[in-house]
Amino acid sequence: MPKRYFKNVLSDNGDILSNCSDAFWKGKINYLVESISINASSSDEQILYIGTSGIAYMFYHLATSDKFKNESEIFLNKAITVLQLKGDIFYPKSNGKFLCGDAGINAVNASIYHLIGDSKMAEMYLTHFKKGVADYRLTNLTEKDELFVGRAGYLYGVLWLEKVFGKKIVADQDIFELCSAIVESGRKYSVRNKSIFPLMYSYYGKEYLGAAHGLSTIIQVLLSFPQFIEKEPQTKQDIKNCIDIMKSLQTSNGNFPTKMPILESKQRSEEDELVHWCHGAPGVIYLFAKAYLVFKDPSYLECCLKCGDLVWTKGLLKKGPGICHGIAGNGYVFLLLYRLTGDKKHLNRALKFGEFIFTDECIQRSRKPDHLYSLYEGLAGTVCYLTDLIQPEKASFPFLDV
Ligand code: GSH
Repeated sequence: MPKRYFKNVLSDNGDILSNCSDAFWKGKINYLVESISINASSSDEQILYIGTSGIAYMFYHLATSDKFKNESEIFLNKAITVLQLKGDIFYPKSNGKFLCGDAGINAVNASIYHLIGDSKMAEMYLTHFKKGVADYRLTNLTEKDELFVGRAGYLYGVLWLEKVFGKKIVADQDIFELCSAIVESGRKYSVRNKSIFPLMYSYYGKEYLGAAHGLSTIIQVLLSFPQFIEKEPQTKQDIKNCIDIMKSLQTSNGNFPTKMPILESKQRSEEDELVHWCHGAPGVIYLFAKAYLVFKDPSYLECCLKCGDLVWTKGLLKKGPGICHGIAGNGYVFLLLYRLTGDKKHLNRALKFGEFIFTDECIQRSRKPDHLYSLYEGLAGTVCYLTDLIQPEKASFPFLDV
């Protein structure tokens, strides 16, 4: 029996889609939401990743879903209640950390107040979000570039807010400055450390490749600002080279190494390979999906499809139902592939992963996450996933999708 995942014996046939109705999924969602609502106040944290702000985001996600039109007001009220759990405070100086800091909290708060029509509060939180840019001006530490606490995370926040508000949030000049800082820091690190990638970064001494702290989400966010990458041909070329080198590292089963340098094969144990959103193919796939849309290179789509097959085989993780290193996060891979290809096979896979979360085998033999109700480790992320299962065309991994 594999150590990290449940053996997948689910039916892989897109011709016979799961017959679970919207009502079935809504029942599951409401059941989980009830338990999250009761327990939200027990969280010690406020950050998006494991705190109350992530739970408020889940309510925002539900409130903006067409499938929950009739319950929208109830979910919005719950979102406000949860975001106020840690006090409705305004930071004298808000930091720019997104998944693990103030910028993420400010972004979600702004969006919730915007949705209830309180433009004064929404603008107030946006102002605090914008202050975060200053955080990244003063330093050239490479730890400041990645997703959780660095420039890349802040830029994902900008992209998300622009979608929510339908307008520019941060001045182009600031965006260019952040993107340039990321590129410069990556070039310097790469030269200093003789990296095979023209842009490379380290997080507390580790050259991660995957979504959490790693190169893939950094390159993906740069690709999301075409006005920046089109400005400098050398930058565009460096980004493209990073993507191609990353592609060459995809293993025969479709995964990616977690970090550089790559271990000799005898040191690399199949048993220990990580197939999580945070490390491995389920997170790196978003880079290749974005690269496919930007460069139209079919080999990038093939790379995504290989990620999908790996996740289908090894993705029913025993770590729990969350999105960072859990089944819901891996299920999002299939929702992405469904949107990219329109092939029902992927939608079937996503639905099967969703159903598996509620099986006795999964419930009884999975590890309980440390932050059971949170967005990234726990059930709030699961609820976002289940909601997206019934609106697959609109599905999107929280904040990071292409
Ligand atoms: N504290 C987490 C939880 O309760 O859900 C578990 C920690 C975890 O799984 N961390 C991820 C990981 O890949 C990175 S975010 N850990 C290393 C491993 O699984 O070997």
